[in-house]
Amino acid sequence: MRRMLAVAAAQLGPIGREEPKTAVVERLLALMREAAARGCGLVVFPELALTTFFPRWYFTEEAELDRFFETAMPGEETLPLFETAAELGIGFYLGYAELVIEEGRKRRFNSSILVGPDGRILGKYRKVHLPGHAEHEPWRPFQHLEKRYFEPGDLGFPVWRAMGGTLGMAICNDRRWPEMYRVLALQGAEMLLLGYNTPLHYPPVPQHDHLQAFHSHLCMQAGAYQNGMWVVAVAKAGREEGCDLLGQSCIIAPTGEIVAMAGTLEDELILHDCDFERTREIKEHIFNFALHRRPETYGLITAMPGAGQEASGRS
Ligand code: ING
Repeated sequence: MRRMLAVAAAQLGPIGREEPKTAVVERLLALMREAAARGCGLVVFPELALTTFFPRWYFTEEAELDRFFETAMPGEETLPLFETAAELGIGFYLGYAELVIEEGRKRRFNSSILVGPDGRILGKYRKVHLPGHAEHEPWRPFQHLEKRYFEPGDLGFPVWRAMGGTLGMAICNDRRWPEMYRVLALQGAEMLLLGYNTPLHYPPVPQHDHLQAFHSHLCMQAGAYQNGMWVVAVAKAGREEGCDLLGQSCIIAPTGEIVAMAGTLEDELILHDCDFERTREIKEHIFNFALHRRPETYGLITAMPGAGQEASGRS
């Protein structure tokens, strides 16, 4: 018995700093329409898919920063995505910068939503692993100020039963942390959706620059195989405001095999007909958690943040 979901990874080329969100939404709609025309039930967009990757700059004016954020989802510019999804009967994942007033204060998150084929939001995720730095570091050719502009996600790693399977979400740097896949898999996740914006140049360790594609795929192929899940990974790609971003969007099978890969650094759709039942070959055998895992030996993994450090009690 097969349980199929035809999935599209909708890679985006560069988004200009001044590109209006309405223009970007037109690009997303074109990819969504193509995905539906080619029989897909789900289309996955990148991290921060509505704007340029703004953490590459140091902003002193809060108003200048806030214009990259969404204060409502759907909002005026993004509503057409929801309406078109419902019209075409296709679900979608969208990465965006979330600005909310919670607990009486402004809170900013690097977020994603999962929207069903009826155009209704099924769930939201907030990026847990924030890379980069919190203060202006002028020595860098470009900044990576996610730790300044976003709070760590406070929603954990939820899963949702939708479109015939159990889906989880992550964002960019999350894909490098094995705990993320395992927490999702322990909840039964069969498919992970994630977007990313990954500069080819990593200023603190430039000797790894030529390994960016390898490291991206290494982490996700391992995560897919070790947890028996499909991984749909979607880049914002190309030379964006002078910064080269990794492409190589891909769809990875539970075996760890890359079954579809982008071939350009532009807006590009890649597709694969995913069978959720294929996760069982892994989950019931080689990585049958109930049979093989020994969690009583893994305590250090959640007890401490770093080697030899006591738990700091941080959120
Ligand atoms: N970007 C990068 C990522 O984790 C990075 C940050 C780049 C880390 C290169 C390591 C190497 O893919 C985001 N947005 O997390």
